[in-house]
Amino acid sequence: MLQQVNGHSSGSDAHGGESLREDLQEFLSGEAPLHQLDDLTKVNPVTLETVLRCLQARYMADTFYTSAGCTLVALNPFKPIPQLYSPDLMQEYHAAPQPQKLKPHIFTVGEQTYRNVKSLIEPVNQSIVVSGESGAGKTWTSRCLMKFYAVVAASPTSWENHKIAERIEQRILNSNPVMEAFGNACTLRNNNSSRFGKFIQLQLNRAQQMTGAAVQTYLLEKTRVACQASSERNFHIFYQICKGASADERLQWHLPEGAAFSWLPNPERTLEEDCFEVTREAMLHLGIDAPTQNNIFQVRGKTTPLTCGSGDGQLFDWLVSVINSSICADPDSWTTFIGLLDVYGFESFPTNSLEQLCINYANEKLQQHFVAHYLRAQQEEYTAEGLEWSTLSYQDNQTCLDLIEGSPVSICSLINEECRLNRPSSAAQLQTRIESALAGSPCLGHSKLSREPSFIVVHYAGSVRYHTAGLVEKNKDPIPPELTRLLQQSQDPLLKVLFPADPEEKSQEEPSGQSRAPVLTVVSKFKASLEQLLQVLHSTTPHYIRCIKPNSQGRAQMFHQEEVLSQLEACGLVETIHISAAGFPIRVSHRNFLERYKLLRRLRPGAAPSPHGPPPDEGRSEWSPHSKQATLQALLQDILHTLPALARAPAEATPAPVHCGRTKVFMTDSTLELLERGRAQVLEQCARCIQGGWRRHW
Ligand code: AD9
Ligand code: MG
Repeated sequence: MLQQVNGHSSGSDAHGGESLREDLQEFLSGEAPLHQLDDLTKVNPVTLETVLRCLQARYMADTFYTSAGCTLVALNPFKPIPQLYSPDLMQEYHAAPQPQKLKPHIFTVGEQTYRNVKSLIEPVNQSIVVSGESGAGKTWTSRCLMKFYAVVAASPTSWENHKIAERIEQRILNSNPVMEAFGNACTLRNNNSSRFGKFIQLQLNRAQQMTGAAVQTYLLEKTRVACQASSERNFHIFYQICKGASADERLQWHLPEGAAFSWLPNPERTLEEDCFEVTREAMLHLGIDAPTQNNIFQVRGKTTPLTCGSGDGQLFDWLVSVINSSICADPDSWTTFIGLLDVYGFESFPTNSLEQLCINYANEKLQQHFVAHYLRAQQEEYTAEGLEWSTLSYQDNQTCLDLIEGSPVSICSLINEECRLNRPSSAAQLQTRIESALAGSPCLGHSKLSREPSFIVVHYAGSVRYHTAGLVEKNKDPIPPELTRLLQQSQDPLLKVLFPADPEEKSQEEPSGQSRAPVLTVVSKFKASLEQLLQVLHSTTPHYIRCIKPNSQGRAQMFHQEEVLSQLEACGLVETIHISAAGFPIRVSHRNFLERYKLLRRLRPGAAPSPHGPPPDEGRSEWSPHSKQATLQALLQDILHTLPALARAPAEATPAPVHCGRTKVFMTDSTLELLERGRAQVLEQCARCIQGGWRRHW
């Protein structure tokens, strides 16, 4: 039975702080130089230091993808590499008998996922969760995967019965520029930053051809329409319209030539995303005809009440529904799906508000899902190696999730309650309510040092201070009733769709103005959509791609260790490294283990010639696997007896931290340290003997 380990392995620091000796590194990793290690789990031992060094070596060698067990780590190259995403390479991965034997790539994940879904015995829906911080390459990766499926899962015929005879794959790809025009913006961290989360289900028929797709979006950052941080911009579409509209269109859309708009900051910054024609073309392919487009741009272009964030949200949601009706397959024309999740990464800014709370809440949920999946993968490896499994305890983020969303009281419930009661409440009062009601939670930090009312949540990726000012108002997401009424009276066909008259509205109003219907707050809507997403993810086999930004300047061939380290922390890879350390992070082949440590039997107290005969000679090929295993076990027992002496601890106090699997020996960091100490002792003794011999000789 494996021992139960609590928290992080005590020996994990043994190799974390200082560089591993080269011979030990070589022994643990085989002969391969660091940059040739395709899988971070082969970096031995798996510590932050070795993982960082491996990623850096690979990045500098222009190798951008590395496996990490069930995860693929994708480093942003920050330079175009067309050959890395060519259709030929897609076909190569698609045609490979074992794509996982090729170099790690997003196409390996893509193909593996596609094969899983194809399984004739038990087709299972698949999902690929792409995460990482802003600018790390999530959207780029998701787009490349969509292109991959458009090639390998292409449908043989076009949809002739549809109003536009456009291949469905092309139409699905066209949803990207449209959604990016309306939902992406230039920020300090990324010129093309997605200001919404996206889950797209690629729908496949029995022949594994893509017959359609469905898009779900999350939490568009609507406030950007009205205000942007300095040096940032509004959504791309506004700049596209201003730069790309014809003179007639400008007149029609009330955009005088040369006019400057305070809500369109930094118009002089021209980006490749500012291409109006691409957006229009893509909309046309999606079935959004010219008059409808005109209608949209008119609503967008006129400086009208739609400049308020809520109207923008309404338009975005409507566009997504139009896109869905254009690309979604009939329910009976698809059987399985591959889901792609391009979700915002963990965020911590100098000032954090409701948006960051929701985003970080989503990341906690996804991290919990990821860790559960990772543990399953670890368990599978132990089982395959014939090791019995016992509970591995690790840093579970359930406590943090309880604080955010738990019942009966949580941060979400308290913020929602303020909205429901609709009472005047200051930011300081909200802070006090949260801190007193949730004082018992270990994940609620102390906010004493802040001048502004706030509370601190200790997330798995770090502590974040959330400011309470404006939180309740944002959570209500109100459109002033006067504005709604005005928009409902509009004769504009698009506004009529976006703001339909609500006949029931009046009857729900109390004389006091308080609504009887439950308040649908931002938090409650987000929580519901997150739960739905998690349900979908749970019903699939998940795959993970962690995008990493090697530097914040967006420069090729530049690797900033500290920045990468904080991202490894934020995307949960550090957590998995710790989980790995809590189990048996050192895995060494039988052969290597024997070669390095057979000399340790000399250290056994009262060591006599072993009853099991001489140390096994790996060169003796006549050994059966069974006798090899038995000899190895015997040798291990011998070596295990030396460990207490090495640790200067009584024999019974030392657990059995070495396990012999079918092909590998498993051990903890601290065991490795002990074995190395013992080996050094024996070598020193040998050296003394040799020296003694020499002295006698002279
Ligand atoms: V945000 O959270 O939406 O702000 P993303 O989506 O993680 O962010 P994005 O995919 O937009 O980042 O990538 C940022 C930029 O990095 C892209 O515009 C490209 O210029 C660059 N990039 C990302 N991945 C690659 C790549 N594989 N090859 C070349 C890349 N350039
Ligand atoms: Mg993005």
